[in-house]
Amino acid sequence: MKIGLIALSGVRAANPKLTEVGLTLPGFVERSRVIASLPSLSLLTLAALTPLDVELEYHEVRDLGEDPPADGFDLVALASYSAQILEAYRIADRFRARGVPVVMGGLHVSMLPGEALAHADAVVVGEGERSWPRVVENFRRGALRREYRPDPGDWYDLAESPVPRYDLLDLARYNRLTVQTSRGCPHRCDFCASSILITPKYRVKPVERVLDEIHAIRDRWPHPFIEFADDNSFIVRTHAKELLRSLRAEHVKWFTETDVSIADDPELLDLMCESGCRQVLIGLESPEPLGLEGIETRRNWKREQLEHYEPAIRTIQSHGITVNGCFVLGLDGHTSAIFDSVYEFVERTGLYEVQITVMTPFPGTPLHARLRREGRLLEDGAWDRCTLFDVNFVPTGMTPDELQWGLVELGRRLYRTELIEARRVRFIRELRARRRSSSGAGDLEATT
Ligand code: B12
Ligand code: SF4
Repeated sequence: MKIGLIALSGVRAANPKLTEVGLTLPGFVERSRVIASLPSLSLLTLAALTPLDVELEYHEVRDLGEDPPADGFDLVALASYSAQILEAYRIADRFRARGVPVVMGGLHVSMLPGEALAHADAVVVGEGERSWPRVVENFRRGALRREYRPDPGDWYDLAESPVPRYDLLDLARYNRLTVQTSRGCPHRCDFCASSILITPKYRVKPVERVLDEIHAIRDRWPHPFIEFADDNSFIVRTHAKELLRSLRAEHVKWFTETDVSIADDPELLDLMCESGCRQVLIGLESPEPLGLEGIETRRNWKREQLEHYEPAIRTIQSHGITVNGCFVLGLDGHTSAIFDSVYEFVERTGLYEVQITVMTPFPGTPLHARLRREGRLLEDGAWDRCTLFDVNFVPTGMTPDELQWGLVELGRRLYRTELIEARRVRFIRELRARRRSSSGAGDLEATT
C-alpha cells in the first residue's frame, strides 16, 4: 500500500494587487523566503505513526501542479490551513476523480468537517496522532469511516510523540526544520487560529523526546536552524530551563514564538542565549491600549503587559536575542492613527524585526463568530482571504480599504532596505555597548 502525503506550502495573499505591492517588499520577501520552505510537521509526524509496511511519499502542494499525478497512490492524505483550502479541495477532487480516496486533517477541516467532507472520503478532526493509525487500519480493511476525532478529553500525551519522518524530505530544498516542544497557549486571544483551536490545554513534550527529534535532524543536517512550531514556548519554566540546558550541547540555532513574560526571567534569557536562540517572535498585537482591551476571551493579560513592552524588548535584545514583534492592525478601537503608532513604536524601541498583519476572522475562532453576529464580515466563507494580509471585515475605526492600503503603506515604510539595515546596526551597537558595560562592571567587581 502506498500513501501520498500532501503538504500545503508557501505564503500567499488572495488579492493580486496585494501580492504585487505587499509581498514584494524587500523585508517581506526575505522573511517569506526563509519560512516558505518549511515542511509540514503534521504530515511528517503522522508518517512516523504509519505501519512500516506502508510506503509513503511526501509532496509539497506547489510541486504537484494543476494536474497531480495519481500514479500508484492507494490513499492521499492532505493537511489543511484556511488560506489554501480551496486549492486543497480542488486537488482532493482531482485525486478522487481518478479513483484515489482522500483523507483530510488539520486546523481548517477540524473547524469545518462538514465542508471538507464534500471533497474528502474521510476527515480527521483535531489532533491526528490517535486517529491516523485507525484511519490506515480501517482503510486497509475497506472500512474507512467518514469522520475521526479523539475521544472527549483524550489529549495526546506528547511523551508518546514519535520522531517525525524527516528522512522523507529532500533536505536540500529546506533551510529550516520544525520541532514542536509544546502545544497550546494559555492566553486565548479571540482571533487565535493556532493550536488552541484543537488543544484546550497547554502541554509540553518531555525534554528527551525533543532531543530525540533534534538528534534525528542533526544526523542528516549537522548545523541545522530549527524553528519551534510552538504557539507559546516556555510557559512551564521548569521544563523550559531543563530543555535549554540540554540544548546547549546540541549546537543548533533556533527560533520560537513566545510572549513578553520571558523578559522577567534573566536565567531563562541566559539559557536561551547560550543554547542558540537567534530570534523570538512575540505577538505584541497593538502599541495602544484600545486595541488590546478585550482581545483575550479569558483575561486581559496583554493589556496589562502593555507598559512593559518597551523594557521587555530591550531586556530580551540585550541578551543577544532579536525580537520579531507582531502587530495586528484593525483591532476593534484602531483608527487610521494606528499605522503611525506602530511605526513610531518600532522606531522607539529598536525592535529588530517587525511583522504586520490585519485582524483575520479564521473559521472556528470567537472573532469569526462575533463578526458574523455583528454583520461585519465582508465575505463569509471566503477562506482564501484568511492570509493575515487580506481584509475581510469592517473595522470599527476606519474603512476596509483604509485598513488594507494602510497595511501596505506601513509595510513600505517599515520594510525599506535602509531601515531594516538601520535596525540591525542599532541592535548590534546596543548589544556591544551593553556587553562592554557589563564586562566592565564584572572587571570592576573582580578588582575590588
Ligand atoms: C510552520 C507554519 C507554516 C509553514 C507550514 C509548512 C507546511 N507545509 O505545513 C508555512 C511557513 C509554509 C506557513 C504558511 C502559512 N501559514 Co503558517 N504556520 C506555521 C506554524 C508556525 C506551525 C504549524 C505547525 O507545524 N504546527 C505543528 C503541527 C504538528 O500541528 P498541526 O499542523 O495543527 O497538525 C496537527 C493536527 O492539526 C492534525 N493534522 C494536521 N494536518 C493533518 C493531516 C491529516 C491527513 C491528518 C489525519 C491530521 C492532520 O494532526 C497534527 C498532529 O496532531 C503555525 C503557528 C503555530 N505556532 O502553530 C502557523 C499557522 C499554521 N499559519 C497560519 C497562516 C495564516 C499561514 C499563511 C496563510 C500565511 C500567509 N499569508 O501566507 C500561510 C499559508 C499556508 C498554506 N499554504 O495554506 C495560521 C493558520 C490559521 C488557520 N487556521 O488556517 C497559523 C496557525 C498561524 C496563525 N497566525 O494563526 N505556515
Ligand atoms: S498569544 Fe498567540 S498563540 Fe496565544 S492565544 Fe494569543 S494569538 Fe494564540
